[in-house]
This record gives sequence, structure tokens and C-alpha cells, in this order.
Amino acid sequence: MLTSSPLRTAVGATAIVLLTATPALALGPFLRTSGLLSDFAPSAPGPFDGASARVQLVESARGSHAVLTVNGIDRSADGRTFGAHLHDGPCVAGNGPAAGPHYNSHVHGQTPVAGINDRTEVWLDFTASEGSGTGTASVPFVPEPGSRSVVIHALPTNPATGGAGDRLACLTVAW
Ligand SMILES: [Cu+2]
Repeated sequence: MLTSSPLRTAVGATAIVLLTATPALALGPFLRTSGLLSDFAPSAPGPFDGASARVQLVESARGSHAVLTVNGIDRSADGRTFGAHLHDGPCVAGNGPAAGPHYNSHVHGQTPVAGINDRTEVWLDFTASEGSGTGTASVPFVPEPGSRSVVIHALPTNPATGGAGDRLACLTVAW
């Protein structure tokens, strides 16, 4: 279509400028994944049975931004806030410990000051509303690639300790 040519040209020029200005930075989304949540306690009924989730990680000039969206949550959980975090290890159904600890940028040598907070870890707490919930986080680092997971917990994240109760469900995030 002839009318689209100027737009294509403009987009191409912008891309060239970005690549030239920041050759070492892969700005933009580097992970998009979605699927049914895996259950850590398959034999017990829970609010995330049959629920699905989507995770996107985007690299920005200041670090990265993460978005978690969960759909299909049991309506009895409406109004409840659940802790959710990026964890170091993989998502394995029926095996909460396999997900390992929270991804922590200091532990990975990416930030000089030790700490457990929403700047060193990717916390994605969300509140269920009409069966859905969205959590977002902006952090001053880009998580290292690996076979990782987002884990959903039974309670909101305690800002002093990072704890959030039992591990209920998870989604694989690997890149
Ligand atoms: Cu967690």
C-alpha cells in the first residue's frame, strides 16, 4: 500500500537511530510468556486451579519493567492480595522448593548493596478482582537469563522480609 511507505520509512529511521545511539542495549521486551499456572499442591483445591498467567519483561534505559497478568482466578478470592515474585529456579508442578529463592540482584552480583526489597527483587503482588489480577514492577537491573519462574504465594509480600506465605502456583519464565 503506497500510503504506508512514509510510515515504514519513519519507523526504519527511528530504529537506526536507536541502534546507533545504544549499541550495547537491547531495549524493549526480552521475554513474553503465557500459559496455565502449575499447581504446587495438585491434590488440594486452590484459587489458581485452572488459572492462567502472562509475564512480560521489558528492558528500559534504567533497568527493567515486569508485568504479570493472571486470569481465571476463583471468584471466591476476589479482593485478596497475593504475593508474586521472580524466583531463581524453574516452575515444577507439585514441587515448590524447586523454584528456589527470589531472584535477587545483589546475590547475582548486579547491585552493590545487599537487601531484600522491591529494588533488588522483582515483586509482582496483585489483588484479585473479578477473577483477574495484574502486578507490575520496575527495578534498576535486568535479570540474568535462566530457567526461572514467577511464583504466586498465599499472602501479600511482607516488605520487611520478602516472605509471602505458602507457594501456591507458578509459571515458567525462561529466556
Ligand atoms: Cu516468591
